[in-house]
Amino acid sequence: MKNFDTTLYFITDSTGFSEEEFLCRTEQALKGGVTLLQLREKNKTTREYIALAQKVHEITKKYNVPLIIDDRIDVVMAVDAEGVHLGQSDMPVDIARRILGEGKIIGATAKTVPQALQAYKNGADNLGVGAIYPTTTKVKTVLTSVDTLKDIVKAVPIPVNAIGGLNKNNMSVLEDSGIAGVCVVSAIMKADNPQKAAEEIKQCFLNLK
Ligand code: TZP
Ligand code: MG
Repeated sequence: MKNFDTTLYFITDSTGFSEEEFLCRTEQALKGGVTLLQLREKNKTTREYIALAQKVHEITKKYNVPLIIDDRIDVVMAVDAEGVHLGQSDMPVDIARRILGEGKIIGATAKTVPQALQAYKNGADNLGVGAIYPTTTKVKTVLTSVDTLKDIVKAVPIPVNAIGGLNKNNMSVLEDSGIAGVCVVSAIMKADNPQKAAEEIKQCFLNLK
């Protein structure tokens, strides 16, 4: 199994921020203890996505945090990011693995036990499961129950992160779920103080374990 830490998995969202503000918030989040960072862009051209990924990668490297790119293995290869995250409508995990090789982290979204088993069998290194709560972040998703989350954790030997509407005040439902970490977007991205938000969310999660 690859050596990476999914305790506090932060997914960025640049919507509504200047690039300077976005990069500053991203760095603050890393200072606050983010352990894995995913760049998630839905409205950028390929060239814009690569340019931003290069800048974000320079920052994540300073903190020794792997950079994961949402959806786009071409962007992973272009900037030599550490991995990719693939949803159920994205490139199948086994094909991405064939293209990227064993060295890259491949994460996958799973909302059911069969999806989780399939992703694991196809070579996924980690799973994101949710949405646990309704989310204000732009995403096509449906809710996943905590019971299903627990069943997925039991079904696969790879790290599972809960995602969707999570913040420092509503994580107690995840107690005893066996997840490796939490995954958040807005609770850090839109916080008044992203560094403090990251510190608090991480501490809340660690207190649950
Ligand atoms: N997948 C399921 S929910 C979600 C994604 C990408 C968004 C989570 O965002 P937030 O702001 O942490 O609810
Ligand atoms: Mg996707």
